Amino acid sequence: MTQFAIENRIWDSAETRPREELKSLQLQRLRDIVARVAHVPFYKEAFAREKIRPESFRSLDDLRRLPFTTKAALRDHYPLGFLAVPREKVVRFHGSSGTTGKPTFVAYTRADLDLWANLCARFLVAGGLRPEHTVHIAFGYGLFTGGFGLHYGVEKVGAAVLPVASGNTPRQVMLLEDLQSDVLVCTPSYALNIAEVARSEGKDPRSLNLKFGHFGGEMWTEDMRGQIEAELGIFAFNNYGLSEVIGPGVSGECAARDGMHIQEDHFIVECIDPDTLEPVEDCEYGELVFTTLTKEAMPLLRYRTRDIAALDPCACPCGRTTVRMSRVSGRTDDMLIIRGVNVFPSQIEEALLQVEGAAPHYLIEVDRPGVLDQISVKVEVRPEDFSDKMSQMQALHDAIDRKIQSITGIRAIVELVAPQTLERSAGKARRVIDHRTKKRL
Ligand code: DLL
Repeated sequence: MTQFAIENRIWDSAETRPREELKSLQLQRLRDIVARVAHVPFYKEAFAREKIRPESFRSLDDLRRLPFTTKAALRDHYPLGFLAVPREKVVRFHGSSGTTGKPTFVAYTRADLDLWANLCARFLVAGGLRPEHTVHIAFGYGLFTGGFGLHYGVEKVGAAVLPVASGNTPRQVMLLEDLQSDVLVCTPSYALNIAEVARSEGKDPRSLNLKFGHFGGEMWTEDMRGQIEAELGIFAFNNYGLSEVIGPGVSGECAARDGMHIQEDHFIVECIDPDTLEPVEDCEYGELVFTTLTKEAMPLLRYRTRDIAALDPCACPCGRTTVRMSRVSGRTDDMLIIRGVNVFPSQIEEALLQVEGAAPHYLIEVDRPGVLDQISVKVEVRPEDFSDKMSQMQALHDAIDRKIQSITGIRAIVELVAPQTLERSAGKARRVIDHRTKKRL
């Protein structure tokens, strides 16, 4: 018998649609969306080049005839070249900040916003949200999709929202105490930050009224989940999304917490080998690719996310019929190649959190001082384990060193630092600084 973390409830009966029905709905919606993007310049050109006619789509396999859409294509058509509706039908813009300094903009019609709220409501209910709860949202409200997406999802369920937004962590703690919120919504790293600030004020974060949390927006490991649950005394649920596809609401965990259900009636997901672009087997890791089926303002075909995860089509005991994605293990553009060995920041996190005494606050720096790459990991020592006894700190250092080597296969320069010395983030944590002038990817 499956052990559910919380009572298993389903918000929308569409989540349990028999798979055959789901497939035929996907095909019908795919034909529709292909027709609707046919006038978007990028797709118009690609369709002409590949001789694609929307009406010739016979099966879902035809999806593979469609071109991929990449972040670079979105950038080339900056700011709104992918808009598929007249500008006056747009009621909201969001965006994700890019390394180039300019955000990638995404747009929503009224119907898109309704859909978005419904998709967020689905995963929130799957992860325990009920109308009687109060939800503390500590995501940024702004161009970032986290705050607004979750906000409207919570309202849709009928629970109370506390739109605190991110930052000013002591105030977050005060509000959590005063309003007795049941649910925390933020990035996983910020959840730990909040717990830490509470502790530094002499408060036990476990004595807050929080029962569970919905975390997403950045990579985190199963060990990190363990830390958050222990620190805050809650059940922590994972949810995933990206602005280009809709924002949060693309997938989320159910009560079984064994993968995130992808909302397949609105998105077709593929998992491909990022080099050959061929599909990988079920349960094998590859790059996720999404096709939006129902979005109006900015539908995207076969959007390459660069997120690496695996898809599990097996039936879930919760009753949802949708495919589940694993945690994101990294991004194709996050992967560090250190002296020829591929290393993901998530592997370093996994290693650190398996060593007693290492705190979940770390910074990876990569450099090439001579001809060889060098990776160093600064890691904070847990306050209760921090000591001026050299032998104790040396033992901790060596344990981390060994663990990183056994998980990643490379030697890193480990540097233990005092508690509270690494920069904290109120949103997505910055885990890697690559000082090499030219990234080898
Ligand atoms: O981060 C949307 C979101 C907000 C999702 C809040 C969940 C909660 P972007 O800013 O466009 O959108 O960043 C998207 O964040 O491609 C992943 O690399 C990463 N990401 C999002 N959720 C997860 C997660 C939002 N649960 C990028 N696990 C994505 C790992 C995640 N990575």
